[in-house]
Amino acid sequence: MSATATTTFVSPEFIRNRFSTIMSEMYKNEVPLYGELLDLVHDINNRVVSESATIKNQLESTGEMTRLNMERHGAIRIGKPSELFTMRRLFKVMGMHPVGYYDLATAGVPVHSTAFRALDNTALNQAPFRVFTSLLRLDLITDEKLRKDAESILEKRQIFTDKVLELIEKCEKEGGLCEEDAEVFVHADVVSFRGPHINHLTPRTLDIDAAQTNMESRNIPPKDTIEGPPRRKCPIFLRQTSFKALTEKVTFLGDDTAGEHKARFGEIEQRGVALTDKGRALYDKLLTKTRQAIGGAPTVENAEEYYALLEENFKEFPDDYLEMQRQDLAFYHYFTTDKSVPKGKTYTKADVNQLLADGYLHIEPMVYEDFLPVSAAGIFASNLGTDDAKREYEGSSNQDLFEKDLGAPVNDLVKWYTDMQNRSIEQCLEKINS
Ligand code: OOG
Ligand code: NI
Repeated sequence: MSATATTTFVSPEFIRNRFSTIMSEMYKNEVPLYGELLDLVHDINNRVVSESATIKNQLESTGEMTRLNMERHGAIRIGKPSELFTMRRLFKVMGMHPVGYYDLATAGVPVHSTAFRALDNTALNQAPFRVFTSLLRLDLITDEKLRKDAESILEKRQIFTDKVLELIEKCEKEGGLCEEDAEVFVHADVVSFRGPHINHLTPRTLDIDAAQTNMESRNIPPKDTIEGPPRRKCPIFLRQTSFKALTEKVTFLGDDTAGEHKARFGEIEQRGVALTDKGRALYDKLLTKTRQAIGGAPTVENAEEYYALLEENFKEFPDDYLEMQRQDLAFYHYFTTDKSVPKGKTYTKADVNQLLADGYLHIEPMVYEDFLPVSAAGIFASNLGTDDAKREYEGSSNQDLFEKDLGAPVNDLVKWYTDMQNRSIEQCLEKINS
């Protein structure tokens, strides 16, 4: 690699942003309801920010304000290990790395997944695009004929164009892509509709209940329940809802008659603070308790009962940022305040809670950048239109196999937040002690 070539590379952030923008434009053209949803979400976000100085300050100090209206996630479902392997290399061109392992089988969908996204906080704020990526687990399909059929169909297909494979290799060899190549790359029909494709693009709203109500009044019927935790003053993790966007005509391989599919759908989400292992355990406990009480995943018949029970059960989860911090339930960004700290000692991590209580430090919630397995399974099921996702698959989760197919370990999800929180505390201490 020559020095002059290096200087002509565009950044992965540039490519990622370009890709997500182009895809959003394309999706708007092909799925008109998506465009309508974007308008709705922008209106709601503007209103929330103008009505709440607290939320506005929060988003400004964490760097999320500028990214809010370009923030989206997509999802893709792939069929064979070699596709997952290439997908990892493809996303790397755009600075996106696998984070977390999600086993959806326990929630009734025979896939396991990861999310590709940027790792660096600044890079995330510049281009927050992420993609939930699922690999079919043929080993969980017990119907032998079905499994064999799926295997032979997958065997024959190639979902990556020659051009995109060539550009991935070039990027790996030379360390980047020039602007011209990057432009070809983002248009290279990565996963065209003949193979799998991005099945939804999800904007981020600051008030999902308002979005849900507004959708209904615009005749966009959302799914029966919002996935995730109930509505709270201090949102945690992730709340999501989806709707069937489109019935499309399609001719399936080996079948000449015209068929139809509902693969593409719409989704919106509201993101809240990331939870620690302790917070996640409490979240899981309360969600499981609720689902067990109504006998599994909520349905249209018991949606209201489910929701009331969920709210009731989640009263056990403190709805106050400082209280969650005190109980070590959530992750935060730490900031120094204008108040000057008494000199004469070197402050350490052990002093952080006292500094916080005395007003020398303040915290802002660290937004959850990832996904939730139970919610994801619910979203998956919502466009299957049947009770398929009601069954449970036997068999254990298999992160080792997933990582072998991926060709790399996934980044540890909780460690990512822990490291970022530690860095933010260290920076504050450095400032205070200097
Ligand atoms: C993925 C569903 C997961 C989410 O937001 O949780 C997902 C899929 O339907 O392929 O996108
Ligand atoms: Ni989604």
